[in-house]
Amino acid sequence: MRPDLFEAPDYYNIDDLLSEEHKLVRDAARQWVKREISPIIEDYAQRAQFPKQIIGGLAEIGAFGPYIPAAYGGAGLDQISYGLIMQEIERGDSGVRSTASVQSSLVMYPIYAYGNEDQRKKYLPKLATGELMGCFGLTEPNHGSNPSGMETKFKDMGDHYLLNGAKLWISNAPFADIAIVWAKNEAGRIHGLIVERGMPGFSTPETHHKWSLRASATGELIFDNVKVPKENLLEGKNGLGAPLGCLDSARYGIAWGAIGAAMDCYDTALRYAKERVQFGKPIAATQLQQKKLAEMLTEITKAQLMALRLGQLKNQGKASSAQISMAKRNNVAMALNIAREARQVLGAMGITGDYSIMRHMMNLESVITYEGTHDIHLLITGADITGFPAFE
Ligand code: TGC
Ligand code: FAD
Repeated sequence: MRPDLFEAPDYYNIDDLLSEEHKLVRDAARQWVKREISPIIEDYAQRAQFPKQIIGGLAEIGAFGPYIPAAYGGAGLDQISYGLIMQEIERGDSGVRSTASVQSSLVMYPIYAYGNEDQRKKYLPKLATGELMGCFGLTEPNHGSNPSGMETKFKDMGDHYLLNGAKLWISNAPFADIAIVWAKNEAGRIHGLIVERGMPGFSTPETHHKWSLRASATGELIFDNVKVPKENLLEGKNGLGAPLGCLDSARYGIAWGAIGAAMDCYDTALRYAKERVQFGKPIAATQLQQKKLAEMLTEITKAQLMALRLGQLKNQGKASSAQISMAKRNNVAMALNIAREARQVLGAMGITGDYSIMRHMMNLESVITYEGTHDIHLLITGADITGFPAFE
């Protein structure tokens, strides 16, 4: 991989709308990515390995629980800082951002929002430092877009719960110390349980042969008569709205993260186009390449403004789930389109690991699928504006 020469585009001076704290947090994450992620990530992606040594660094830049209060070990930052951290990490790699998203919004958030004080004190400080890593099990072999049909279930055995079922496509599963598992009780109501590695009957086989998100470890969660202590139930919220509430937070982070991947592809393509000479002039001097680059920057600028406004709404507690869906859908599709266009700007060089574009492009195929597919988010917007849910 070539040296990381990234310069962030800011065509509308969006920096002027950020606070000093936002910029400090963002710049610290940006420098860390340049120093610790860019030099190694292509190699780990090619080998389909998660670089475990980066966990401490992710914790140091505040990527684990950015908006969780400091009293529980979080960084106590606002939602815009959270978004900016995700943007910078995904500028490096979507798989690394996935690790941070899952830890923050799908593991720490449910413990913080739905857990009791004992659970918060037991898990959150260790999750914030990366001493404990977590994963989130909602998707099942037969239930992806429609999690309400889940088959994983638990039974009240008096002094403990007995958990049976399976989850598929779970980020961080192969190395996670704990799993937030969504399962139905005997009445068919969905609840969250904290399942710990080492509980007999609980296994996490790794999913291999992915062409996407190769530097992120993905696996299954298998529960074969797992005895879960009663104190591991998340009592604060139940029903499908509980896991979907966590997804709101993670989808919001992805709306920002995707901008990072898009910025990296645009910046790489711009630099390459200025340097690459064909027919006696830089390809950047041709109208067709300028069209690609100008449209990329226009789309990035629109996405930046959308994410920032959503962040303001989120800070005020006013961002609706449907607004978050729109931003996740728009910004991920924007990034994937830019990755595809940017790859063409680089010609044959675009398919090599010398540049980050092809890795971003392949990663974004997962990002446009997980946390609700592109089509499901369209249906969420459709239901919100018409009042007619068209899922079934
Ligand atoms: P529906 O009847 O619409 O809703 C059921 C209950 O949930 C409430 N609700 C929400 N609550 C909070 N946040 C949201 N975003 C919510 N959306 C809905 C709703 O109000 C209702 O509450 P109540 O009290 O009336 O019961 O449910 P539905 O079964 O019709 O499904 C709706 C649908 C399709 C939108 C939903 O199921 C969905 O979003 N499906 C997509 C599944 C998904 O996103 N899975 C993600 C798995 S995790 C993951 O991918 C992690 S990747 C991590 C990484 O590596 O970064
Ligand atoms: P399906 O639901 O089978 O959908 C297949 C296609 O049908 C899609 O195009 C979809 O849009 C379309 N479709 C479905 N329903 C409708 C409809 N009503 N109308 C029109 N079209 C429809 N899950 C977790 O729980 N935790 C994780 O940590 C996690 N990490 C992941 C990591 C990776 C790398 C990947 C790829 C996935 C991960 N997932 C995780 C799972 C992810 O959330 C699901 O893949 C996603 O929700 C879609 O489910 P599915 O793959 O079963 O597709």
